[in-house]
Amino acid sequence: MKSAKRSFTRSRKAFSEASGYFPGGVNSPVRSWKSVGGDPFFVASAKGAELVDIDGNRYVDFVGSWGPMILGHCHSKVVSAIRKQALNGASYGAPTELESRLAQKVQYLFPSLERMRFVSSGTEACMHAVRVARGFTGREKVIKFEGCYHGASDPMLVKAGSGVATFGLPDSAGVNASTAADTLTAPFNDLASVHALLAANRGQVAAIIIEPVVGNAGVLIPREGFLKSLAKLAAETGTLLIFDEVMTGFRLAAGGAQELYGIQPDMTTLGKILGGGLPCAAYGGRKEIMEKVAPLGPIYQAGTLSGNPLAMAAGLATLKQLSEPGVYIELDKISATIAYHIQEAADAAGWAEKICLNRVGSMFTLFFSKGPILNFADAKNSDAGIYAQFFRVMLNHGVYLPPSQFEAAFVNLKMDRKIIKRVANAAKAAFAKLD
Ligand code: KE4
Repeated sequence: MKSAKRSFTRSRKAFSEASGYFPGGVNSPVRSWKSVGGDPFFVASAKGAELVDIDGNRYVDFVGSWGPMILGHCHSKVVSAIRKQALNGASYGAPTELESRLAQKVQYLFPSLERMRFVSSGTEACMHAVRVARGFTGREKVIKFEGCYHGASDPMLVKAGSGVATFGLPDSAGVNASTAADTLTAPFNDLASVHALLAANRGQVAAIIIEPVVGNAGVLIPREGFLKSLAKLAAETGTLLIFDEVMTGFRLAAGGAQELYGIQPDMTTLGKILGGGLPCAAYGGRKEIMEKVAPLGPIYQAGTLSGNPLAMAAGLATLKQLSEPGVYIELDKISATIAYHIQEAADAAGWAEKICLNRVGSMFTLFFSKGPILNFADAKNSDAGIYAQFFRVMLNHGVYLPPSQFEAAFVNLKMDRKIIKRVANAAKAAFAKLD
C-alpha cells in the first residue's frame, strides 16, 4: 500500500524557531526524536485516536501524551468538565472539595493509598515518595532497577555502579556523586541481586522503588512471582516498597498493577491518566507513613498547583469513564488485536524470529531483537537502528509510534476497526521495507 507523500514544511520551520527558545527545540528530550532521527512534527490538534500536525498530516497516535490519553483525545466528558471548571476559576491555592472527590475515587481503586498528596508531575510524586520513605525509616539508601524511570529528580537519575556493594553513579551531569551514592541499582526481574544489595547495605535501605510493569525500557514484564517475592523481601527487611504506577496506574487495570498482580505496596506514585491530560500526579501510602508529612509531621513537601481544580475536574471525568463496565476488557481486546496484526505482518515478511513484542494490557513495545526481553540489558540488545527505520515507515503510513525503542506504545479506547485496519496495513508496508 503506497503511503501518501507527506509534507513536513511547516513543522520543520516551527522546529527551527523552537530551537531558538528550548534546548533541542523541545520541552522534554524524548519529543526531539533524537533516537529515531529526523525532526519532530508539531501538533495542530487531536481527536479520538488521531493527531493532526501543522502540515495537515493525520496519525494514529500510539504515544497518547506518553500515557494519559487512554480515552482518546478530546473526550467530550473531559472537555466539558474542564470547560465548566474553567468558568469557576483555574487555580485558587486553597482547598476545594474537588480534591476530596478525586482522592475518594483514587482510594477506592487503590486501597493502599490510605493517605495521599496530589502534586503536578510524576517526577515530583516519585521525588517526594522517596523523601517520605527516608524520613519515615530514618534510612538513607534507595534501590531502583535498571531501565526504570522515576522522573528527573537527582536521586532517580542514577545508574548502576559496578558490583553489588558499590554505589550508584550519576546518570546525568549535575547529579552529585554523593547523591548518586545512596541510590543502588538492580536488574529488573533479578531477586537475587536485590537480596545481595540489601545484605550488603543491611538496615540502610529506606525503599525499593519499581515500575511494576516497566514502560521506560520499552515494556518489561515481571516474571511470575517476582513482584510478590520482592514485596516479601521488603517487608522482611523493614524496607518500604514503592510502586511507581505513574504509567501503569489506571492503565493496566482500574487499580493499576497492584490490582492486576494482587500486591499491596507500602507507597504508590500515580500520574498521567490521573489528570486526564492535565498536570496531575499523586504519591501516598499507609496512614502511619503519610502522617509524617507536613503539616502533621517533619517531612516537608509542597506545591503551588497541587490539586489544581482544572486537573481535578479532568481527572474525575476520566476516571468516571474508566469505571464503565468492560472498559479494560475492551482495551485489552483492541491491544491484543493490534499486537496480532503487527506479529502477523512480521511473520509474513520473514521477521518472526527477529522481533519480540512485550505487551501487558494496553501498553506494548515491539523490540527488534529475538526474545525473551526480561530486563534492560536484554532490551539494549535490540536494534534501535531498525526500530528507527520501522518508526519512519509507519509514520509515513500515518501511524505514530513512540519515537524511541525504549518507550511503551499506548492503546486507547478510540482505536476502532478502521483505525486497526490502518495500523495493520502500515505494519505490512513497514516490515516489507525493512532492510
Ligand atoms: P513526569 O515528571 O514526566 O510527569 O513523570 C515522570 C515519570 C515517573 N514514573 C514513570 C513510570 C514515568 O513513566 C514517568 C514519565 N514517563 C515519560 C515517558 N516514558 C514521560 C515522557 C517525557 O519524559 O517527556
